[in-house]
Amino acid sequence: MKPLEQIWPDNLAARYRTAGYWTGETFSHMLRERAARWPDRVAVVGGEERWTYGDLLARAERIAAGLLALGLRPGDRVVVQLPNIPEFFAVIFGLFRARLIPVYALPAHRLTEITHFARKAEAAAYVCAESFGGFDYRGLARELCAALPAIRHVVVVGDAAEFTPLAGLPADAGRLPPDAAPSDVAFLQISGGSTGLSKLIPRTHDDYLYSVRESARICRLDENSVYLAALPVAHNFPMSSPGVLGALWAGSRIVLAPAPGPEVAFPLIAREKVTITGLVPPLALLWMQAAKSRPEDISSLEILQVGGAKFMPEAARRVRAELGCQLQQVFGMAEGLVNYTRLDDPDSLVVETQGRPISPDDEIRIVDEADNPVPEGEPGHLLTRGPYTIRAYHNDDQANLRAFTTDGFYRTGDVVKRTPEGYLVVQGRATDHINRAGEKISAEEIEDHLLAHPDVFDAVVVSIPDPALGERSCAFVIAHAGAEPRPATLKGWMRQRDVAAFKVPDQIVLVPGFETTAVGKISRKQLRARLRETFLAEQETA
Ligand code: OOB
Repeated sequence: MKPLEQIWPDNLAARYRTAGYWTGETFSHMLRERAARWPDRVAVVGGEERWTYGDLLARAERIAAGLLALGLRPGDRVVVQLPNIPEFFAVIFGLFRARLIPVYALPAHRLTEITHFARKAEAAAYVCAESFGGFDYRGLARELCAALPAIRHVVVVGDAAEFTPLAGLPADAGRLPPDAAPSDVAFLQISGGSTGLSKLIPRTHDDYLYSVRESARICRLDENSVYLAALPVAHNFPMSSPGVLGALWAGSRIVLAPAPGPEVAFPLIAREKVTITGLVPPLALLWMQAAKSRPEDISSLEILQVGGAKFMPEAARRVRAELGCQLQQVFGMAEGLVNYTRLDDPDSLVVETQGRPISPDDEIRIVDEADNPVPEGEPGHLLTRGPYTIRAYHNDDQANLRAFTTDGFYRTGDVVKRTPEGYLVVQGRATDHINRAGEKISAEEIEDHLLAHPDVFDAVVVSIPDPALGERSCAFVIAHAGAEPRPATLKGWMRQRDVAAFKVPDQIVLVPGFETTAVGKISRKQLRARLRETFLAEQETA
């Protein structure tokens, strides 16, 4: 088993400790401390459940003991795929306490992705819900176990069928191991998958807690704050920016929404007096629209964070008038760096920029194709290094060569410029992925699935601007001679590949061939750019 590690050079690690960024705290310690300070304060509200900090700690410790009693050993990886339910927290804090390493999958992921995460992480167990959104995860678990005998245990929230129910874990507490070391990897987060399949992102207690703590401060979370988790909590944004972990850090209350639409979220805001939440841009637009006609009183909402994809200034400008709250833009990535507009920033910065980094020690380089700095204020590729940005993906030497400079800067793939105030404005990106309502889809990954269809000779997937989603995916497909696959058939094929539904191309266009230049074959990257341009030009004249 490849060791799980995240190594900063000694001099930088020493600097991050001396500066007080890495405090030596672990997530287990944090929860114990909070539960001791506020045993009866409500920590998590979801469905009919209202758990106090004390409840959460007790459940987490029971789960930690139960998982170890099953035979899992500290250091084992556990793929966790749970929706926004209170058990999510009991499970992840249980895993932290047992020194087991969660791998955070999203509820939308299907067998193909889960198998990939489990294989890459060399996982020993899988935790899922019985069902959610009409999907039975126990069926997925069966296929996962058949494909990967290394998965020794499946733990299910709800009716477990032949698997182990979370509520029925062995009760024999035994002795819990000592806490993890703060420099240990606490969990593996999933990358947006800009090239090929998603990569695993190892985050340590020290580095992640720093970003959580500072995020909570920047967003002024305290015991009176109520954070609505509208997006899936396994994603880095609602998890830690400041998200649910920031809320627990600050003694706030988490309210879990099973779905992010206004019809579910607004009644929860009204009932629980939610003060802050985070959304992706398409949802923010939907909420602004809904606020005009929905009956609920959402005036408790003080801060709406928007991130995950570019929020256009025209929309950003309307937030205060239409939702009656303050906007905060968040530009972050699961690999680390998170930028915020600050709560006392002038409107111009809040509306027109994606904020500035959390840390004075977040190093930002904006460079050209040859990694040379561009003139100040010009757009360029964003590279970054700092106290909570990873130095390498887990178990992926090839990706690491591409994604990091030799001096440890992460190549974000984003094209940004910097304002005189030091705020970043996202201009676009250099990598070929589709940012579909904040979900990152790798063009390459979808092309691979399409190419596996017997009628497909070649396929190129591009992003197309979309008024509702920000971007949608469009696949250009060349059929084999004599074959005429229908777009609906190819979409059906994608669904059968057991991938997350958001990866099924929104649009499929059959074309007789792809343009090549006189010089010969052009790169796939150039091809994607040309197909996109031609398609958009044709649409305009149509
Ligand atoms: C967040 O994390 P990921 O890992 O799903 O995606 C990161 C990528 C960034 O590299 C950038 O391309 C895009 O998402 N992005 C934005 C953005 N926020 C993220 N692009 C334009 N404007 C923004 N405000 O998406 C994420 C993680 C933590 C906090 C917030 C978002």
